[in-house]
Amino acid sequence: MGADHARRIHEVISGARVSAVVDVDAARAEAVAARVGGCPAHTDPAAAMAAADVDAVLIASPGAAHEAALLAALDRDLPVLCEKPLTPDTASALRVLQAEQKLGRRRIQVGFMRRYDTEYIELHRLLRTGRLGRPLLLHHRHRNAASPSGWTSDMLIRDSVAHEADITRWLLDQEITAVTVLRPTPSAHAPDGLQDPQFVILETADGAIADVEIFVNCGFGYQVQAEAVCERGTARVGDGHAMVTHTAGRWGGTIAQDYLERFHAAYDREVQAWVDATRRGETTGPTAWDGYVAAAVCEAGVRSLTEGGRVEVELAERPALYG
Ligand code: ISE
Repeated sequence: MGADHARRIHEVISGARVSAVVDVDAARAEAVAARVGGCPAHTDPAAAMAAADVDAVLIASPGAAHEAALLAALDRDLPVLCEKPLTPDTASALRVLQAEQKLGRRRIQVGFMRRYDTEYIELHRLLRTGRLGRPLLLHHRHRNAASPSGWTSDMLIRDSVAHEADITRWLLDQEITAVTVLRPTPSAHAPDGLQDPQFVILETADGAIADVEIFVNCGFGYQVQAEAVCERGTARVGDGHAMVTHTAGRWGGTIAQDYLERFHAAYDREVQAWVDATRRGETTGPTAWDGYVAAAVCEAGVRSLTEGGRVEVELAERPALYG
């Protein structure tokens, strides 16, 4: 993800350049740096952030490394685009919120890129117009071709369903109040011991229900779809019917193989929006509070997965900084 963002800033984005690359693996940092114009490569995030020509930070390390990097960036009052999850749990997310509040202004944008996908933007707009009436149900499908090695059952919630936690709140403009995770028979193609797929039910404050099929070893490709069922109609996104071919007695199209392909335009838009806002001295997009709430929803989800049953989402009071 980090290498792709570095490429994006180097090749696609205007108004910014990559001035340092950081990775715990020095050789990997150097290889990425060489591909984006030969900037300095570091193994320590704080050392990179101390460089005079670093004006902003994009964090794309694994979630467990986010807190330290976020606190180092806030300490230097640097604007940050932090890939999801903000942090892996609510305790660390709250520490980040506290540090941002101490600064007294927003500095963090969280990388929930679906909010920059044109289809999701269209669905969001449609729901806001009220033309379809009140949304009652949201059906999400979230499929990955194969899970990375070392994936555990809770990661289907924390790393993947985190997106549905955020997009459900954004589409419905309601908080998620409870989570229930059901465990269908695992696919024979999932690694041993991995609970895959899972079926997640999200309840919202105004009584809407969202369900999520999360299936990270579906084998055939990457699919992210959503259908809103409202009082006067339905609206659906993510079918991916960009080009349909008819030949030899069959019709069809291609399926993206990963999120970099499916959401490449959304990532471009997200990073460009971050750079533009940063140059104006602003921070826009999903907030650290949104990152904290997604972590709280996922925490409830992981409890439901491991202990069974319905688990209520517990949220701290929303600080004034986040509106
Ligand atoms: C990954 O980290 C992402 O963020 C992708 O969008 C998601 O589909 C995938 O399941 C996650 O592992």
